[in-house]
Amino acid sequence: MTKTIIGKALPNIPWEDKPAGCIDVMWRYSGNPVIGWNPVPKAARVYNSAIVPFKGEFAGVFRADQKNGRATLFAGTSKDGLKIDLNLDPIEWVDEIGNPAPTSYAYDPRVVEIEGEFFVTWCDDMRGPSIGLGKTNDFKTFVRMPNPLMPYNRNGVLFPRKINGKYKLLSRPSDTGHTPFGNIYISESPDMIHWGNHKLVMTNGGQGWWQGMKVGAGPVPIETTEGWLLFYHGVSSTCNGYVYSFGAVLLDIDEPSKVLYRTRDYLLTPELPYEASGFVPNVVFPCANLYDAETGRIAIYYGAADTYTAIAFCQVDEVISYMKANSEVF
Ligand code: BMA
Repeated sequence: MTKTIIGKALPNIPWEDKPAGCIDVMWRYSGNPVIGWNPVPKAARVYNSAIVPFKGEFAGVFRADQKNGRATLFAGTSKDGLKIDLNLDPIEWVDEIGNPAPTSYAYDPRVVEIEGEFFVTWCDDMRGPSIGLGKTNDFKTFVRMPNPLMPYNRNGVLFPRKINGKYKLLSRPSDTGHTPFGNIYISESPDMIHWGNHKLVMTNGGQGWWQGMKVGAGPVPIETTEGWLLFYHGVSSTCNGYVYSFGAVLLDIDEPSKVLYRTRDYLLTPELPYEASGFVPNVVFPCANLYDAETGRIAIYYGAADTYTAIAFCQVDEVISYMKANSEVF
């Protein structure tokens, strides 16, 4: 039988079957949150973080807000994807010749393996939020590359392979503050340095009020026989502040600026205490997904309430069928 996910098997993917009686497409790990307050002395809150398969186990780049409130990136490892061993100190970025290249602040990392190298994108300070880009082979040495786009921009997410000979980057142009607007765009590059041919992918709005104010790309897109499966966050504005939920979109495999299906309703919204209460209440913010092409299992890592790291699960075929039956493309 043809497998839906085009990619590697990951037999050790963290997994729990859907609980009996659950009617939703996505369900939470019963051991959530997997990272709580103050996991290491220099990190108060670890959330909106990225994890990838690495040498038979897992490694990642984690957003850790320190006790001065500053957002920083820490590297970490995990044997099973559930218990995360965070380094004690933040990543010390270097430039291409090994000189220190520190970040002023850094948050919301994504990590993607492309042709055997791991690339990291994050929200970087370039006299205002912009997209940082760097790479590592070992999760010990992290080398900065030129920032791909001008400020102000956030939520930079690379595709895991070239498409029609070009690297592709999703992004969400923004402002210097909390950005009460936001659409997802795509850019391309022949060399990861020069980026252009910018196109609009998708906007806020539609019938789904949960994504009425802004949208931003989440984890690295998953290649499937039906298109690129991208989980993304959608934000609504309430009288008590912003609420972050997430949904999914299927993008055309050869022309990923084209949306094929998009969830009208959210897949996950803040419901449980660790999502609804914390440093910033009512936030679920996905930044990574692990997947097993053999079984179609997907594990999504999301930040909860800007305080915790949590995991949710779904099955690729179920998500895609649900999207087809409950789609709104606008
Ligand atoms: C966004 C980003 C995220 C954060 C969210 C909710 O603008 O800063 O890191 O999770 O706001 O506070």
